[in-house]
Amino acid sequence: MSETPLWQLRARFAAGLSAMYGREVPAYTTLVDVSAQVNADYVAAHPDAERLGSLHRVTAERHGAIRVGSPAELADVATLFAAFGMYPVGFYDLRDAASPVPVVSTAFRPVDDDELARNPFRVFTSTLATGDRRFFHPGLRGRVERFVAQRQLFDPALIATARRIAADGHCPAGTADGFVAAAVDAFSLSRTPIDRAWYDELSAVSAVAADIAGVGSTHINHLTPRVLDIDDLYARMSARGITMIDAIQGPPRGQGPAVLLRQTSFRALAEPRRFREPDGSVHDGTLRVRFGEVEARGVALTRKGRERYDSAMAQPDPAASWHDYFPATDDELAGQGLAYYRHGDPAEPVVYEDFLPASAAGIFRSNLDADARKADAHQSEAGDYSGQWMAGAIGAELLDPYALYEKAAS
Ligand code: OOG
Ligand code: NI
Repeated sequence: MSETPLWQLRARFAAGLSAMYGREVPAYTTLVDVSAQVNADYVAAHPDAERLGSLHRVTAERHGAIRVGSPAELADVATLFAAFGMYPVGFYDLRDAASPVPVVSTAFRPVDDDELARNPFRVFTSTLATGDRRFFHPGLRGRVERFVAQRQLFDPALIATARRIAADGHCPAGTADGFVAAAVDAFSLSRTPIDRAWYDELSAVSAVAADIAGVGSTHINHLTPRVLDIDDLYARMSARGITMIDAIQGPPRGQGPAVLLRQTSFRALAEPRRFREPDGSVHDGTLRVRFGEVEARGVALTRKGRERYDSAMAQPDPAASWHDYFPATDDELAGQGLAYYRHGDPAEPVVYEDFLPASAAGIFRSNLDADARKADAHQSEAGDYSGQWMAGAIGAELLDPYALYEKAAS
């Protein structure tokens, strides 16, 4: 009997989530359509357009964002994603962002060049930092942890199947459809009524805390297509009357080779959800938590390049002073050891496969109805959250993104 390789499962998982999210959030479908037009037009006008990934790859390319409530839930996510050939890369601490969010995160993604080329689906995955006393006082922490411990995000049978597929390195063809459908379904928006008082109590701490622990299931928070020209995308969406956030986050436009990641979004839309009120009655209401994000990717920076980037972005007007920090050509970026190129050849950039959530804090800020409340407490209240903590929860090391780029460049 034939077998389905992990990359095909991953491509089907990404496509399945995209179809589901399009049904749940119709404006996402518009974003995907406009992205496809932008990409086709860009490739038609620029002979070297595919140096940062083939049109085939970029058209199918998505990243998702999910959020879970405990180390045990994160461990299940890691097992599930391993069946799609997606492994944890990097550690992000969003509690330090300009708009603090009480989560720590990693990104599950393929790591080998050929796997990325086949389908680069990645999922930014955040875990609630319930032990951070700047956000959760001990009583609330206990209630959040008990609430999370009694829910079940994933059917144990799904996780058991995922474990077997990951160990085998492939999936019996007869099992693939059912497995992918069940995995997609685990991230659909629940229709179960939300306990209004509990949700509101958590919202007072942080909108993200409520999104994670105020409900009994998890869901895709956003699903992000990739474009080759994000300025064009921004203009076309605005022309359709869709209100985008004020700016494109990340490196300024048109300043030489595209580096790292640029992102923008339309604001979270009111989505119908059901609520159970304190008197027991159930009512229809709305929540604004899911937004439409889009991104453009450039060359991966070395550690030295990333330090330059952080310095440039710390300037009052990064666009105006960009060239004090970054040269204007790939030749110079390669020559000065600022960015990764295959075999050092400036014609062959290694694309950035990771995230910049802390510096893209504007996306968070513009999509939260209220900022997180972070008590002005001592750092010792922050709890023991680190890459090691996360690796312990997952039961596997977090991979180092720089090591992966080094390998791709060698
Ligand atoms: C994740 C935010 C990070 C990105 O593109 O930087 C992210 C979240 O909102 O849960 O997706
Ligand atoms: Ni995102």
